[in-house]
Amino acid sequence: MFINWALQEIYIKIVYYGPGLSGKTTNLQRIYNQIDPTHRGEMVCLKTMEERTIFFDFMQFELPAIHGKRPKFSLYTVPGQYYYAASRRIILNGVDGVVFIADSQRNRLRDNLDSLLDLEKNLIRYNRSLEQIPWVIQFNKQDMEDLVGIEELQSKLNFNAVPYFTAVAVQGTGVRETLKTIINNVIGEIERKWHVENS
Ligand SMILES: Nc1nc2c(ncn2[C@@H]2O[C@H](COP(=O)(O)OP(=O)(O)OP(=O)(O)O)[C@@H](O)[C@H]2O)c(=O)[nH]1
Ligand SMILES: [Mg+2]
Repeated sequence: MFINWALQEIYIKIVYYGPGLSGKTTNLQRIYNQIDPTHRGEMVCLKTMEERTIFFDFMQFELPAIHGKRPKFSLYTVPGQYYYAASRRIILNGVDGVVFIADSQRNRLRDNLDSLLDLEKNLIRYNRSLEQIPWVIQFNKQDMEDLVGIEELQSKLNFNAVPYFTAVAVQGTGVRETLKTIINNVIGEIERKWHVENS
């Protein structure tokens, strides 16, 4: 988080993390298409010919002022493919909240877990941890066959008991709810810190 006191703006960074093909870019595209163009910037996607993210996707939007300050959100996705490890680490720098996009198909369970461990490992490099930062999980691709049940997904992946959402991002289902919750939780955390620092 960064505050520009002169402009009375708060910059908040949210990162969409998860294994390759879980639907991170799809979430961002749905969000981008739903926000009034006057409140958002352009979406930047750095991708391969096969539509896979290489470095990141990025978009910015703003919400009405809270306590006189305008919150400006930057949303990023990381590239899920394992060999883009350096990009994933760099993108987490200064993150305020994480949305973990899990792929609910049974044959992706291991990849979800690996990606969560990769996330935790990268956060540790910045002296952060999943225990301290706001994060939520989206169990995406609920329209596919051979899914892992929610209870099992919860017990295997949601070890901090954070808010979770089922989704079919490609149809837009669950995308908004996921974003709304991470925004509320990040703002809640900022307000909490604010009170501690000023009390
Ligand atoms: N059936 C189905 N397909 C989905 C869903 N969400 C995304 N997809 C598709 O899955 C593929 C991968 O989606 P992306 O959003 O590009 O995945 P990603 O997580 O950004 O992948 P990387 O950039 O490689 O990390 C695309 O073909 C999407 O259309 C979903 O809920 N259901
Ligand atoms: Mg992507």
